[in-house]
Amino acid sequence: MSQTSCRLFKGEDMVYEALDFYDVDSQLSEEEIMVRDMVRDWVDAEVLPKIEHACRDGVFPDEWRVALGEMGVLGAPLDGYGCPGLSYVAYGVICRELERGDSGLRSFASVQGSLAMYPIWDFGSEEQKNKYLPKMASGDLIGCFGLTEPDYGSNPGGMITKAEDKGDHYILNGAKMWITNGTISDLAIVWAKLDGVIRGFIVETGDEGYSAPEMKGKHSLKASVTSELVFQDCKIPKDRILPGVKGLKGPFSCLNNARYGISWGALGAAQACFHSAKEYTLSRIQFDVPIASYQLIQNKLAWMLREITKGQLLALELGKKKDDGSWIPEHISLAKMNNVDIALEIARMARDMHGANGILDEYCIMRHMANLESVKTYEGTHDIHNLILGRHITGIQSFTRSE
Ligand code: TGC
Ligand code: FAD
Repeated sequence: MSQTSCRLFKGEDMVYEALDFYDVDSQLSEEEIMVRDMVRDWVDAEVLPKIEHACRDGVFPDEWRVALGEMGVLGAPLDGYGCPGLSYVAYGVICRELERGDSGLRSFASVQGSLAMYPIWDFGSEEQKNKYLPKMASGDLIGCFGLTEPDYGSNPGGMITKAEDKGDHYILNGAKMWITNGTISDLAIVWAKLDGVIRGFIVETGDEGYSAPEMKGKHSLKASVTSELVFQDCKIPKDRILPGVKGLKGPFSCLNNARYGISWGALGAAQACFHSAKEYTLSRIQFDVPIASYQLIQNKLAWMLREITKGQLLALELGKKKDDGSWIPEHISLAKMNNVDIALEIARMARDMHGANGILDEYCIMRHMANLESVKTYEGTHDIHNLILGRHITGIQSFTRSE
């Protein structure tokens, strides 16, 4: 076996069996199962053999963009304008299968669908929808989402990037940071203040005064492109403002969908780590027997199974709520926070159970573990989601401290 292909690669000695203790997937529709199997097979065939090379080289392989477009999974729950029109449950399943491959791959799809296509779909003009959405659904155009700034992460409402109305065009000035897909994007959804009110703008690569340099040196999400977005008297035409929304609820509405996808995606990473831990501990002999025969190891495997099963039930129930419209943002905060948290703990535990082998890139563990550190931070940190729930429970907002 190559030292750089993941051991979950189908056709090698470990064939993936997805943990589904409560048979949660039996509740999926025929279409959702079809989509699951298509993405799962593609991840086995095309992603797992290549992911470690992509991480080493720090690139997102362009052929994955093409394949995601061809499979019709970008912007999964959006309909019309060439979009797939699948259920939110299907979108969750897609995220789960992609993130079993790598969180960076799911990130690419989350940003494209939930953070770049969704705002155009929900808040854009007919012209904007027709111009961008079909090509984004097919993967021909890539989008990114610029909300975070160097000095405003958890508190995006403080952003200083601003837009000025110059009569027949807008001028943008400011900078965004930590932007997934930035350098490889054809367009950016940029949130900036116009007369003090947050508005969304579509900035195209090539617009005067716009650049998107890549940020290097990440120990996490190495196969995902992360960038700064810089606007220096960036001139954009008047018809590139998103007319349908004002204020923070614009970007937060997009985040609802992306956070929802993460709540499923993290389970994919957790399932990959569980699978590897189970296989490894059954085959690794210490003190003359497989280490899986020791109670301490079985306790860890049982904890993983328990938490993944609870997370699966949470994600599916939330998916049904997204589909029938009975969800509130706090439901999503709970699922994002919980499922990323348990996935990260499972990855850390699995790393320990693999002993020294756990640090090798031949096993997927350490890569998932490092990726999940970012996933815990982005789309609202773990603690921000705790505070969102705390506000829901008590009615008291505790993000800011009054003197
Ligand atoms: P707050 O006063 O709570 O709300 C301001 C306005 O927004 C509305 N709103 C929402 N609308 C829709 N969905 C939601 N989830 C909403 N939450 C709030 C709210 O109703 C209000 O509307 P209006 O009309 O009354 O003005 O705002 P705040 O400034 O106090 O916010 C507090 C806090 C901490 C919850 C919020 O700022 C927050 O969530 N911070 C986290 C920031 C974050 O998540 N950034 C993510 C950046 S994008 C990213 O990470 C992509 S990674 C992608 C990848 O690679 O996968
Ligand atoms: P800070 O807000 O500085 O937080 C630092 C710590 O302080 C955290 O532990 C936080 O929980 C805590 N904290 C903050 N405020 C409070 C409070 N009120 N009470 C208690 N604790 C608090 N952003 C985008 O806009 N688009 C993207 O595509 C994107 N992609 C990303 C990709 C990667 C790989 C990463 C790592 C980040 C990405 N982000 C993106 C940015 C991400 O959303 C932010 O990193 C995140 O919102 C946290 O902001 P921050 O890093 O500035 O941390």
